[in-house]
Amino acid sequence: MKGSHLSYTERADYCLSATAKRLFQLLDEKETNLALSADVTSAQALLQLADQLGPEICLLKTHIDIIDDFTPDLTQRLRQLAHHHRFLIFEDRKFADIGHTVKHQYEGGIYHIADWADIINAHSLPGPGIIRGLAEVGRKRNRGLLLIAEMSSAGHLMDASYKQATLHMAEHFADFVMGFITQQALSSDPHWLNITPGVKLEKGTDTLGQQYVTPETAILEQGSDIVIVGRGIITASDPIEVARRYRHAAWSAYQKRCKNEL
Ligand code: S5P
Repeated sequence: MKGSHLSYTERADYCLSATAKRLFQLLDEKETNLALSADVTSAQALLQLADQLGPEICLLKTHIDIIDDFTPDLTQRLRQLAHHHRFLIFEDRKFADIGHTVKHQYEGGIYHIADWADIINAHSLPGPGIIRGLAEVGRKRNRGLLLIAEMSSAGHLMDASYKQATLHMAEHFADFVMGFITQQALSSDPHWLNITPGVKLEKGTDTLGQQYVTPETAILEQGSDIVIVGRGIITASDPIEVARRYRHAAWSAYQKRCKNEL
């Protein structure tokens, strides 16, 4: 069994990032470590998912640039739903450029991501300048960043030394970097969040390189703290019922991890 045996609430005390602290506390308060990847292409479908599944989740993960009919009203309404159902919004933008460029991509353009997303993510590939650029925008708004350490897709190039270098880079920005998008937990330091996509109730793949593990494998064997589920829920005939099953599976695995390690 891998990962911290401490409760999420206990781990909140170690966080330098205010957003990481808030998220750790929310996990235990709401008793859910399920994140929904709401990969739909219309504003109405996104709002409907956020409203219906909001009570089950800790995080709503968006790809705002796949929405066909985006208007700023959408992000305002998402914020209202986030407040109402108590979840944080994570825009899965995967920034990957020099600091100066990502700063504009985060703050400006059409989407004004910094105004509504509590959390964003970025590749560590360009080096620490990308974190500094994002932090110039995000720090003053109390936002948090997840670094992508290891992807779920087959054939990715993120080997062990890349992951270690990502962890090392994060350590210099622990007030802004909350943790990692990763398959395997990167470190036993309790303040880092390890968040894992590529999760389904049954292990498998899709036709374009995605690889799935179960919530139990992610949490108990890989040391993940939060599982991200997309198509496993949103393509189900009853997404609410299925989301509850994922929530239960992921939460039970966390409880088991806490108990077994005491
Ligand atoms: O390594 C990764 C990182 C991310 S953020 N693998 C991923 O699949 N993702 C995202 O998680 C991906 O962009 C998609 O939005 C979601 C997985 O969706 P699913 O439908 O395969 O569960």
